[in-house]
Amino acid sequence: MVRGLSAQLTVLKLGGSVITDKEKPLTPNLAAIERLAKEISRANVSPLVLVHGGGSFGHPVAEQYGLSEGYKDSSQIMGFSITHQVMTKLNKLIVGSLINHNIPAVEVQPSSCVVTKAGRIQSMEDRPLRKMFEMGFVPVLYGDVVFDSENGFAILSGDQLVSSLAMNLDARRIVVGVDVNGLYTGDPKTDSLARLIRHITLEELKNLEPLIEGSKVTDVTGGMLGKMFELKPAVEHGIQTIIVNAAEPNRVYKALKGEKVVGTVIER
Ligand code: IP8
Repeated sequence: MVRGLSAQLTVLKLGGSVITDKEKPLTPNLAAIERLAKEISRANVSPLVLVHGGGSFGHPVAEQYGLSEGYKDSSQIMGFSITHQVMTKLNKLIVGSLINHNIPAVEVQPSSCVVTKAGRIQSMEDRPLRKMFEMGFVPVLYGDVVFDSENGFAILSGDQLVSSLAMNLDARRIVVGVDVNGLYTGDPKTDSLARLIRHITLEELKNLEPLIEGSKVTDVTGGMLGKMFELKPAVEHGIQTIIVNAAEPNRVYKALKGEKVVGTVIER
């Protein structure tokens, strides 16, 4: 529970594959952003924190400069700046759309408040966030390049942020919006026999892991497998986690409201 608040926090992740066109560099999916802002506004859940992914903004640039292995040479310095800059551009579109729908959204830059150690969050200044919740703001964070105490810099995925925020702020629910209906027994985009899993425990997830596909397009933080790896600690912590298709109208709305919805519920 966030101190001073009577309700528990909801953490919403909007996948980069939904809010951007992952096949076309630096191309937002403005229609999806607009629809999702409307759904979030209609759901009227508070307190709420939003985290979005990089999609065709952060990932191709981070890959071009080889940022995922940390600092190797000075040619990457500009790459860090550009990756961060494109992420802020995407973030502005999301925040702008939320504000247009009357949500008091505020950008929070991970690169300015998180330090990682070998890619894992080592410290995060969360006092501004706590104050924002207390005052009714909706902070909007994103996967970002951040400074790393061992490797100079690192790529911090939105999923690692989601899990860490949810645990530190004792969230009630995590809603993860992706571009498929949830977790499948294979890759639903290429395998017609892949079956949607409506409910899974951590124990069952362990057996399924060899079947879960990594993402096919450029995703420097590991696609669906990476997502599961990051979400597990939050689920272990007892936080209800649901993966839904954010590309389908009303799924995010229903998940935020705690209504029955097509998706995958992951539980301890
Ligand atoms: O899309 C990665 O965030 P994600 C962000 O949540 C960058 O994995 C900078 C590639």
